[in-house]
Amino acid sequence: MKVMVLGSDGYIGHTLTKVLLEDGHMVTGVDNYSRRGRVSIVGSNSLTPIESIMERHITLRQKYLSNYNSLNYTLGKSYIHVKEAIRSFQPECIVHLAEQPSAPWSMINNRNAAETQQENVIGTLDILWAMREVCPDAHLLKLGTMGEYGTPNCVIPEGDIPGRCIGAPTDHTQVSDCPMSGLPFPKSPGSFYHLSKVHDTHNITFACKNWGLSSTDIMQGVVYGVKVNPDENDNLTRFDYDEYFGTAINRFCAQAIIGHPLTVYGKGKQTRGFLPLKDSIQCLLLAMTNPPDKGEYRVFNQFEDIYSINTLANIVCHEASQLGLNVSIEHIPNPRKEMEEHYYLPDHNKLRKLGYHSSNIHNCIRDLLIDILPYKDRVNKEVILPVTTWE
Ligand code: USQ
Repeated sequence: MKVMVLGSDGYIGHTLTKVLLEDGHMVTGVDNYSRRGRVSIVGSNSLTPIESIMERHITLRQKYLSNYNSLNYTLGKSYIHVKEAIRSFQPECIVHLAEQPSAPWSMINNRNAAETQQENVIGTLDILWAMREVCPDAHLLKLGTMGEYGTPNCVIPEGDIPGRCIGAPTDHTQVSDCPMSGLPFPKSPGSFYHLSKVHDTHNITFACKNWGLSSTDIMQGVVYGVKVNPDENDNLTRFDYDEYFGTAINRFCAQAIIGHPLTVYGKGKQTRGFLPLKDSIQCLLLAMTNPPDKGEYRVFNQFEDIYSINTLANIVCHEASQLGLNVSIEHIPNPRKEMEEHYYLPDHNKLRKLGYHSSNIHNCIRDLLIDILPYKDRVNKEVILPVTTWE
């Protein structure tokens, strides 16, 4: 398959690029390397010592020859170049991971919020127009987020509002015909970053309906981990643990290996969907090899299972103690505006129907701790506690 990976230097993008090349696919990677710059501006660095941009390119090029190419473009700012790249490569699938991915980063100031929405919303809009003009039959596999839904007091479907609604948690069993069925499920995002993904969703839905493009909008949960295969040691993907670019489990594991108390925000009863990096890659491959119909816009809710932050902190503590690490948990004031106790029940059946076999979270967290332990001296303790608030 010919696959264009937008965001090929990122946390998921680099891993996906390597897996696709290893499977014999042709990959053109596009990135502007902004993640590297942004992480260093906030005073952090990848815990895993990643190759320089040039070294990465040379490594992949030497190993996979002309099956691999990489381009440096900023989506939303280089329409003509991106369109030309798509026209000449003619991808069967465009995997779009090239967005500013951090909710806290988008809440720092006006500039960051605007940059997030420019890069994400206009970047995606440009891809949609380019697809319409030069490869309308390709499949757009776009990374959205479970955070688009927020935490509503009802079951979150996978796609449109279903014909039969399940009532509020106080009345679980009540099932009724829903006059809103077939309409998009309402979104309630919690940051300017999550809002940018909602705007993307509306634009993609419209492009599919209006121009007959085909897309899978992945509502992905929070990803953690650093490897797809246990014996993968070279050319690892990046691993962030700072307040902006580190996700909850990755941060907890980095804290655990240096004996820092785990930073649970507020009550810790916030519940989200989570999945390890290797499951994320497995699901993206499943979506790629089972494309939507022409003109179809479909939604996958992509996560292994839902967990509260307290449960995750307890799992990290337990697995760390098995490795001889002494770890404690500290509830700190929540820098975000979010419900700390709420109902949460999202559907997630479509990927399982396509064959998704999920991993065991305890094993994955243990493996992650083992994977990052050799790098514990690279942790910068100054970037662990959050300083950006939602107020
Ligand atoms: N949290 C803590 N302590 C920490 C870090 C986070 O208690 O040290 C809590 C947060 O308050 C939040 C939850 O953990 O309730 C998740 O936070 P997160 O930073 O792991 O994830 P989030 O900001 O939601 O964003 C991440 C990715 C984003 C992706 C999203 C999926 O950065 O790209 O879209 O996960 S989801 O959360 O399902 O929207």
